[in-house]
Amino acid sequence: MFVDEALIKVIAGKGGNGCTSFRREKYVPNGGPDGGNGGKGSNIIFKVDEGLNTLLDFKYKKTIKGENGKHGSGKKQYGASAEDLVISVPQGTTIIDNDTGLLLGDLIGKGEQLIIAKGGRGGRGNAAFANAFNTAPEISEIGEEGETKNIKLELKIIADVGLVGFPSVGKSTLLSKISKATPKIAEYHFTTLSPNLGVVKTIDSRVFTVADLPGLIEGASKGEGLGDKF
Ligand SMILES: Nc1nc2c(ncn2[C@@H]2O[C@H](COP(=O)(O)OP(=O)(O)OP(=O)(O)O)[C@@H](O)[C@H]2O)c(=O)[nH]1
Ligand SMILES: [Mg+2]
Repeated sequence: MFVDEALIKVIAGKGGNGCTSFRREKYVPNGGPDGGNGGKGSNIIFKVDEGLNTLLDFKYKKTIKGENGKHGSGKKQYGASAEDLVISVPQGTTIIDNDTGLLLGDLIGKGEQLIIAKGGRGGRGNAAFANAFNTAPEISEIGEEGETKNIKLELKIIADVGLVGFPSVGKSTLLSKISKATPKIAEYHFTTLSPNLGVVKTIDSRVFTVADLPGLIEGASKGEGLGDKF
């Protein structure tokens, strides 16, 4: 079993600010408070997409940031909440909080989804603070920050076939010919330092995965060469 890994930072959207405002109308000298609430920032949601089978997309996308909620405004107008950001991951992806080491979730089921970073709440506008004792509050809240997390995605992959052999016998070359994988190939020993995976399609459209492994030498179980822990 091999583990594909990716480290990314997720930043949920900030809530919009609440508004301080008072009604202004002709012939009404002291209008009441009418500042609306800010909208909610977007949640960052991870969702299983059965069409994916690697974490390759995340090797390039290092930061994922949600949209902020809109600010509230006068006339009791609420700011719009931002739409949630849904990120597709392969079935079987494990999500770990990389700062605490805690498991945030295992996305196993088809279409399963999980909120990984919560968007900030919108701040309340001054209309929300009015009561019998204070009919003209001049306070409103600013929006809450969205959650920020450094996470590690892990995907366990089981290969159907493993290529085992002495160094430089052509294991990586074979994988590069039968699949679309592009492992490093060179004349010197121990070119391959960690397993490479390739997906092979047969003429009759069957599919299997092949793992190209580092070279093994005598004593590998005792740590000779690159050992055999991979
Ligand atoms: N003559 C010949 N050379 C080959 C053949 N297959 C691979 N080679 C060459 O042998 C060298 C080693 O090939 P690799 O595919 O890197 O071998 P490997 O088994 O993956 O080696 P390590 O990763 O170091 O264990 C390269 O220079 C290849 O071009 C072959 O069938 N015939
Ligand atoms: Mg190799």
